[in-house]
Amino acid sequence: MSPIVLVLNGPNLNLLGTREPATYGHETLADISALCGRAAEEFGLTVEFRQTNHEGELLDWIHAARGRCAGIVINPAAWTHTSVAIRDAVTAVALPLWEVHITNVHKREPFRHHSYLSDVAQGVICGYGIRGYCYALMEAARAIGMQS
Ligand code: CA2
Repeated sequence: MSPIVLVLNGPNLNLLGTREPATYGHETLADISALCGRAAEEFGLTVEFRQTNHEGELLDWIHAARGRCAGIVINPAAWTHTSVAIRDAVTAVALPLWEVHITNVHKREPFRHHSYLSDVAQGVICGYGIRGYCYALMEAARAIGMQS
């Protein structure tokens, strides 16, 4: 089987496409999942795509990825700006991580400018809408050795 990349999504991202389209666009989380599925096929990866509104559940998924997954792509949503626990979890499992944001967080409120994950991530992609997930998967494939 091709290497597994876990694609994780944090709180409220299940609302995509139903509220605030001026900020987050019209695409739904199901659209992002489908996009990631197509990107995974193209890049020779297996993607496991998940979303939760419960921080502990996200932590459990990160812990369980150790030794099973080749990397993690994450849009931590609001937890980006608040969670030392998620940072500690990704550091503990020692898996390569790519951080994605749909919006350009640096053009938004100052409290969105700091991320607890960016300095432990391989890379950060923000401001490219849902295409950011594809870009992150392409980089993950390259790092894992599935793409030149
Ligand atoms: O730009 C991103 O992807 C964010 O991670 C989205 C988070 C926000 O807290 C980050 O600062 C940037 C918010 C996700 C909430 O998504 C919603 C979708 C539709 C309606 C309301 C919220």
